[in-house]
Amino acid sequence: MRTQVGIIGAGPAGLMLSHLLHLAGIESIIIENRSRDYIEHRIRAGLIEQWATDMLIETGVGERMQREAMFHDGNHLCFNGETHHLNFKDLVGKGITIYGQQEVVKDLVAQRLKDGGQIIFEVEDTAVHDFGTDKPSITFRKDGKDQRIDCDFIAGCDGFHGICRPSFPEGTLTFYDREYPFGWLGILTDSPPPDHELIYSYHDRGFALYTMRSPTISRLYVQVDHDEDVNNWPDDRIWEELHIRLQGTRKLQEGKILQKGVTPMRSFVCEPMQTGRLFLAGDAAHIVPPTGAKGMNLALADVRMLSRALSAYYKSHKTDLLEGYSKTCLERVWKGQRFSWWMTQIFHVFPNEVPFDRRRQLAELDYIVNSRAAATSLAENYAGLPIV
Ligand code: RFL
Ligand code: PHB
Repeated sequence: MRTQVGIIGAGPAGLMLSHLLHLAGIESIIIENRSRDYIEHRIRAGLIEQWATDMLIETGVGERMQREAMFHDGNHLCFNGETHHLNFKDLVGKGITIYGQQEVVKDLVAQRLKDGGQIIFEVEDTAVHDFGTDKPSITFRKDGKDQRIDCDFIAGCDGFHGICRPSFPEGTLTFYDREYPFGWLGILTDSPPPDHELIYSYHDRGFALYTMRSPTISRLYVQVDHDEDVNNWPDDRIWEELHIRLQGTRKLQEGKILQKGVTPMRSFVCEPMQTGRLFLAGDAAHIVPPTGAKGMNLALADVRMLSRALSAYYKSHKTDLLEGYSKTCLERVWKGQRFSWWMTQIFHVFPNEVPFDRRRQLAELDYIVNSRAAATSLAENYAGLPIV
């Protein structure tokens, strides 16, 4: 096979890149090691920044989102037995969108297929070759047959556990890594959320987040130990913690738990995000703890940049945007890392903390809800920094 851009991974990054390239008249092929059904039902992110919401709409893949998503002006911070509302629309003129990542994935897959795009699912043994030359290629196996895609560029959109980052030449990458001593237990439940907007709760027993997928489906998270075994959390124990951590500020309706899972928390960046004609985007290059809701949004920002750089190359043989890709992306990535780390350290209970830390966290929360300057800073980052 031959294409202009070979894309590895059909997550939000790979699919959006392929869609944006198509709009710019550039061909691509996506290969994905999971099935279509699997990627369309994998439950992950839910919060989309304002600019990313606009991009989905402006590029013609936002129609179902406009009908089914929930559009929020702000969120709530809960501590000391009270909730405080932050109105992002009022503070920074932007809001956020609640729409499941798997719904974004479904909409993008449908649009790529409608536009004649090629997505090859359930591939095995993916490998990337010759990206130090102008004739890179990708090899993989599909239905027991060895295949090769010759291309001009390779986009490594294959997530944190993908093969593209480990394929960089030895010694060319620097890693910045931080693991957190806790994780999130997340449930999806058939019950209405306690509020129509999100509640981030600070409690002595640990953080909790009350988010949703619709007016009747809640997505609820509690801070648990790092590598916690989900079997230690029967349904009753989860509901009990969720009630306690909501601090009596809202009524929490229980419902059938539809899905349950533990997510470890980590911050990670690799630099640079490119070598020769191989470019990393999204979780393949960086991950954040979910407290700031930045992961998918950063992935979308990377591919927006990469599609612009590739368009400039194909339209006018300009290579400056391609050469500057990593540097440009990393400026946003590091701000996303900072915000995600900051949100994480304010809201969670750390194993080695001293009473000083709890007082400091409460002072920080009190400052945010009582200072327009502090609230504006949170709102500006949470609803999404301006895109370049
Ligand atoms: P993905 O989504 O992991 O997609 C990578 C794809 O590559 C495939 N793949 C391969 N394909 C072929 N050959 C190989 N060798 C391959 N190796 C891997 C994989 O099967 C997969 O389909 O990465 P991408 O596209 O960069 O997207 C990143 C996002 O998925 C991630 O950042 C977010 O889910 C993070 N995240 C959140 N982000 C937000 O912006 N807002 C949120 O509200 C938010 N909440 C969350 C989150 C992540 C969470 N978990 C489960 C980690 C909440 C949670 C609980
Ligand atoms: C979600 O809706 O799943 C979600 C929202 C905000 C976060 C993390 C996850 O910070």
